[in-house]
Amino acid sequence: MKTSKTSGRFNLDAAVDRAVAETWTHDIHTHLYDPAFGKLFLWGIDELLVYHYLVSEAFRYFDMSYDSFWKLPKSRQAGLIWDELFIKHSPISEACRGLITSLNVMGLDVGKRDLPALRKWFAAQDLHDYIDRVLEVSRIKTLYMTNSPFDDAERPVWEKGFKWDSRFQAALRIDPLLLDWPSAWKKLKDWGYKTGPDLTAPVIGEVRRFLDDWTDRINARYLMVSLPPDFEYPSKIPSGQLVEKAVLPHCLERNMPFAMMGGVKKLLNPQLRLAGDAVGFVDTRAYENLLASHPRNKFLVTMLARENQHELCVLARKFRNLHVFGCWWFTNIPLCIEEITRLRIELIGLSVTPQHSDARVFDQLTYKWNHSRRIISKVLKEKYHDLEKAGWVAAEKEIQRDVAGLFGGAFDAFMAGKL
Ligand code: RAT
Ligand code: ZN
Repeated sequence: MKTSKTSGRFNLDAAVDRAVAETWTHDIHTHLYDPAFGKLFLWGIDELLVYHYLVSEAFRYFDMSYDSFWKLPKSRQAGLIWDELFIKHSPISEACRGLITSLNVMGLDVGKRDLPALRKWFAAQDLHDYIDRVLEVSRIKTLYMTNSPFDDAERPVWEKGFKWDSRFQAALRIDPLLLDWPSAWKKLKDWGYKTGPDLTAPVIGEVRRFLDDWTDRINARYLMVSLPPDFEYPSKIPSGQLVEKAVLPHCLERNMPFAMMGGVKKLLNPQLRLAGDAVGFVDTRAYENLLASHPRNKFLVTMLARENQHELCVLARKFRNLHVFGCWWFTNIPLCIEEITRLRIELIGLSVTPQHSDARVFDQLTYKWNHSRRIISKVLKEKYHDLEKAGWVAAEKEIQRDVAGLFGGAFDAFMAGKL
């Protein structure tokens, strides 16, 4: 049987590689900020080294106490991590290799293992040119921030206002509101909302007013929360009540999705701080109940446990108000990206957003997208070849259309559609 490799029509592999490498994407979940946020915009070699994914790996080798590490200035922490993960051992974990890729794609000679030279190079960059270059190299047209009114460093920037770079879009993150109501109602009260401990109708009204104000202030494109494995819905506790009475009506009124990231065990080891969270298997009944009881609400969902991915795809086959996205955090490793991407494409075709970066340091965009694009391309090539064997040869334009869907088109359609 003839394949495109031998038929001379066009080279299927090259067409897929080209489409995947060249298509500009949305990055629908990051922890990056518009540069107008000043210090919250993280970039450069030291920030890359103290990324919490690397902190937890370095502590497996360190013989120092957690406290003595946290007491050090950032450059010393970065130096220790460099020494442990890049000099004393080869940097072959995904997060370590990622740092190397990020430097390499920007043209740095990583092989020299010269930390002072790397620092010098970053110090000489013009930030605004650098941002353009990173977005160009990573082919990112829009990235979504994670914006929390509960973050004391971030809130004042929104309140004061700034000149917005439209490549950075906002997503309203509300974890403390849903997961720590006893503290959240007090904060809302301090900010002028008439809240109290009981979720009475007037208090719910005030929570809705808070969501309205922040949605408008930051021009939020969706609401978002990360949830523990044991999240239940329906439920009488505040998280369930707030989702039902405040979040979902708000999202419906604004035609905004509610993004749920399921399966995180917060601070399993608090000594590791941001690096201390872990993963748990989600009982998806809460998600089934939400999807079934709110067919006109849109849900963006990703799950942290590898073991939840199959179930999540099956749920997406049942509920068109669910858009599955990303290989999140501990699943953002080649083994899982390949498996999960194949699983999704086989079960739900192209109606998915296979990846987001979750980047916290701007330079990470290059590696996260470079690594994922290669894997997505590999899976797609296999699928188009299987089709070809069955007599259906994808045209280059069809491949480009499909890839554009995976890299933001399907997401845009989901966002814009009414259910
Ligand atoms: O991937 C991460 O950086 C995690 O620390 C989390 O922030 C996670 O992505 C989240 O959004 O909760
Ligand atoms: Zn995240």
